Amino acid sequence: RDHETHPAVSGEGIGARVRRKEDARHLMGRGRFAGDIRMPGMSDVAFLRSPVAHARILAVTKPQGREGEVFTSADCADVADIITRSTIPGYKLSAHPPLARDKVRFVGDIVAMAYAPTRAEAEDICEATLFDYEELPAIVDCDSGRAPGAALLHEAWGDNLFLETSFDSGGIEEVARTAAVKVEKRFRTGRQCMHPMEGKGLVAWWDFQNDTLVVNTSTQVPHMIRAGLAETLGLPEAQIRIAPPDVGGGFGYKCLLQPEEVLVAWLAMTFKRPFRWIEDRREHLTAGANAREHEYVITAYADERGKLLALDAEVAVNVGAYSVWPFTACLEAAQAGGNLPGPYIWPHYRCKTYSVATNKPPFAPYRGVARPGVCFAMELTIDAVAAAVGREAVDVRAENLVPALAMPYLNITKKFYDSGDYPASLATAREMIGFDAIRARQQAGEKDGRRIGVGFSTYTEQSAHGTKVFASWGTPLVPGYEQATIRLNPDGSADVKAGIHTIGQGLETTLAQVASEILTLPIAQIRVTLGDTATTPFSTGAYASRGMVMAGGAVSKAAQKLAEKVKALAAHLMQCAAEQVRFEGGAIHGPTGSVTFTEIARAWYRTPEVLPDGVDTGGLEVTEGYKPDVDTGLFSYATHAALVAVDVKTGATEILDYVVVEDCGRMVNPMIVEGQAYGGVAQGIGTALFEESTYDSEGQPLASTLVDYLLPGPTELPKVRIAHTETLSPFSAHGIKGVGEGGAIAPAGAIVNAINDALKGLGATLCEIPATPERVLAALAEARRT
Ligand code: MCN
Ligand code: SMO
Repeated sequence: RDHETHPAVSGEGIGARVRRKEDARHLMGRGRFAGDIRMPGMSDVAFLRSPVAHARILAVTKPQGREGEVFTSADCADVADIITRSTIPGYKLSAHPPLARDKVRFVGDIVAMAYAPTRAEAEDICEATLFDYEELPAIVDCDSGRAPGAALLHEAWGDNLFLETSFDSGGIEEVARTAAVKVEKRFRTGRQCMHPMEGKGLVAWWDFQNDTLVVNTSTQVPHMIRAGLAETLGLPEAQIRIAPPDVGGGFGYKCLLQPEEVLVAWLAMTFKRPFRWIEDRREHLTAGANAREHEYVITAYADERGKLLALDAEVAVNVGAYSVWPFTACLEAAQAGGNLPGPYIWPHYRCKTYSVATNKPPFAPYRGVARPGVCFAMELTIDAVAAAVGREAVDVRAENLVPALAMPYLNITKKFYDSGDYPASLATAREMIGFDAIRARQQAGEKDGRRIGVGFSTYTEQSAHGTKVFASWGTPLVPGYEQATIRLNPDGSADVKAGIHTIGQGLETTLAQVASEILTLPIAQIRVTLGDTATTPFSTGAYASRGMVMAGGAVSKAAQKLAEKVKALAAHLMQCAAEQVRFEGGAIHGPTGSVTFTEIARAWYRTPEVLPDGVDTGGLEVTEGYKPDVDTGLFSYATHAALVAVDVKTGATEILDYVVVEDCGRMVNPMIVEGQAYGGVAQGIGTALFEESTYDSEGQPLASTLVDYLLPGPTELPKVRIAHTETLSPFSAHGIKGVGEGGAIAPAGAIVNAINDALKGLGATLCEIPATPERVLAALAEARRT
């Protein structure tokens, strides 16, 4: 069933299930990550970080004799604060000095920086540096942050809100008066860290030959980091080269300018020699950017059959102390408010959002950005409406999804659902998980006494958001198009260069596949180099599930232009008309014969005397840019279904079966798309059951090791069964839509709905994730009390 929907594909172009080009080096340990780079004279950097969540800085005293190796904010007065401006009305600016100046605002905020020949020595210098402070009351949750008279993080603001937004389609009061069913719910999602396999890290050095600062940073967004460093270091952008090494996962964590990145680059700029910082796990757990801590208050109205009538919501997001560059602290709440209605038809919608500043690390986008929380809240709301009307949630869900016939569909928050059949994905998931058999099995009961339950979760994944979307979020760099260069080399192979980066998601392979689709060259003869700002055309980077659509579109356009040039030369060599030339099997065919790409290249580079006088001297190299035909992005979608067993004695949940039915338009490489789904689901299961970055009432992080912060491993992860459909988008090159985040969006909804289904007869419902054994037992105890 997995593969039956693919058309047969010959060759290695779009749709081919080929192995990844990058895997050979990674599997043999030959990747080159930031931590692998060695340079003569390189120093390692360590940071002294605040041990308290909120304090006024009284003094930072350097160890005697080591003064030259330690830096405080006073030493790098030429480093500008990280200030992320936004055009959104009412948004409040936070200035984050990379080295804290007057105050520290979270545990982990950087107080001093030291360098030494080894990391251990640099850490010793930090340890010998004294930090005197006067502790201030810490704000750790949204309620206390919003309470009147609360301590202020940023005194000048007058409150602790980065931003408040409200949306109202109108008509809610009318519905509230007449609706047969009213469901009121509160939901909460845990705070998370992102844990790419490779943490953040960078090496920065001065290139005297080009008089340029070179930064080998593990990033998703090299060209954006160049802009951010130019802003904070005061160097012209042209004097900064970002040359990212291999990146061992990003997931959003590596799409922002980090204070450490600014400071290490500053050292290289100032001392004109190499410096390195490699984040360790503890730094990631306690000081790195976070995601996902949402609180929802939801009132949903429906008719007596569960037809949705109106949604009234409030979302508060605990976004930490500062806005990150370039996405601000408000992206999460903006996305939450905009995406909450999900794949459903809601005739009326009202939503208020609050981005609450707290004494915790700043917020960054993390795979799915707000939508894992939104989907959890919405999918539990759908199940609650179904319970209120006494029907199966899967039926109520099916009847409220945007139907295929309504496509394209402009939803209540003006999201343009470009194509797809959402109810069909639900129907397939229902069949694959064996819904009817599960109901029968529940009747029979389990031999081991556990209770089983089934849950569904359907979502849309906005991918490749366009210019207007980013402009509406007010970000300082507005992503619009994406560019790529393709060149036919003298040996007849091709080079593809794009400014986007490969971070594990496979673009090195799939961009070659797109070029191969046009030129028919095997992908082994298409070298893809990405990310280096000195050698690639501009790109804002790999995030928001935009890589395949945007960079793929650019490579496709560039390859088509190159194909025209090659055809003109081939027509001359074969003495036929250009229209008679076609590509097949890596060669170029005319009516009476064929030539190879190598012959074309030889003619151009070595024997130009054989070419006609009027030959196009532009060469065998093309740069093209691309943006899709809709500005709101392309909407992929999927339904996830989970079968779980809950042990009511221990509160432990086991996932017995897990199904994904996804549609991301044309798949460039189905094997990579499946990898994206597996990986996303693994992270989503972490969100649903395990991962939480907990804090005490003073803002001390309690999950500072991987013993406290539980990442799911192989024993916790089920075998995921995946089915694809391919509804081509009418609005993108080759009908491609993005897929990078989707897998992570749905699991919490499906799994917690399944847990609640299992607990149904006991009157317990869970409304909070992660659904740890403690929370399951607490819900059961609560049910017994009431
Ligand atoms: N793809 C495909 N056919 C499609 C769509 C995508 O073959 N129709 C493949 C492409 O190789 C593409 C990948 O799937 O690169 C992911 O698709 P896309 O949605 O275009 O996402 P991006 O390339 O922009 O990558 C970023 C995205 C995001 S936003 C996060 S978060 C995330 C994700 O990808 N981070 C990842 N997947 C990740 N996977 C890995 N291994 N590591 C990360 O850090
Ligand atoms: S969180 Mo993905 O990098 O948009």
